[in-house]
Amino acid sequence: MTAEVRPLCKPAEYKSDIKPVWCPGCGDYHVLMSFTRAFAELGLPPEQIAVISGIGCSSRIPAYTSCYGFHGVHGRSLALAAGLKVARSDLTVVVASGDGDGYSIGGNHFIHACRRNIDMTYVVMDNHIYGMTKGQPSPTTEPEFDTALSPGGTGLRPFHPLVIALASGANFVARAFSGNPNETASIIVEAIRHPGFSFIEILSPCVTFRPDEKAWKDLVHPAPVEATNDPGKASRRIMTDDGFNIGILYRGDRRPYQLHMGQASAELAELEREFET
Ligand SMILES: Cc1ncc(C[n+]2csc(CCOP(=O)(O)OP(=O)(O)O)c2C)c(N)n1
Ligand code: SF4
Ligand SMILES: [Mg+2]
Repeated sequence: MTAEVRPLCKPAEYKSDIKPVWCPGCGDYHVLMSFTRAFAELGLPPEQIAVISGIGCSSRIPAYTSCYGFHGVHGRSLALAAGLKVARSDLTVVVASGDGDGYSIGGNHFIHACRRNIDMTYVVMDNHIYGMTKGQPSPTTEPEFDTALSPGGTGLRPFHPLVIALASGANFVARAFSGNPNETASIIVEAIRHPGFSFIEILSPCVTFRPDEKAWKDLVHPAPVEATNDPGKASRRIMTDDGFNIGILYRGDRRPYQLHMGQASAELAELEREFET
């Protein structure tokens, strides 16, 4: 008897019936398109993928896919995803976040997820603002960005997510632009295929609270160099680039985290007896 071969899914089959409520023109629409194109290219059935998120406009994305999904607590998507991946290593785990969710409240999880190097892909839709809560500055907001909520700007040095990811041990680092959905889909495909923790920063404009970001489409350009496997070299390049270099910037060769499933060295009852004595 021959095994039944399931036809591959088309990108549209990775979309749910829920209509996105993002503002017209929000960059996140294109990110959703890139997700579905990437999943189709990988030939993975939707039930083999889990899309995990926190809270924010960007974090709504799991509901718009037909994959397994979990719209978790603000800033805690990586902890949730790490537990899922360790328990269900057969699933492809993709984590979706925003610059507020992932770098403010979730900043500590970000560092340790890179360090642990569990095999999953982390996508941050970075719009340099808290979109969902109406425009507060995030860790990537420019210091001089002047609004009623931050008069005169915060004056604070922005966080540098790609360099922090490299310093913390991420195994794949890339920057993408939502307005180039095919290119972004290819980067997501490569990130998912790469073993270990892959991090993609997607510049995704918030047209409502950062209309100035509409100019990003004219500022982005392909990274002028090939990806390196040297984290020091990648960091130096990223520290000195203009923030609009698009492409895969680092491919590491660290061994992904493995759950040690060996025999327990002590029985629980034995430990309990030790505590009692
Ligand atoms: C524990 C907790 N603190 C604060 C909030 C309020 N909150 C919801 S979304 C958000 C920021 C979202 O910004 P970002 O992650 O950049 O997503 P965007 O909306 O820009 O895509 C905040 C502070 C919350 N929901 N839960
Ligand atoms: S507020 Fe900004 S990030 Fe949120 S849906 Fe609207 S454009 Fe997108
Ligand atoms: Mg944001």
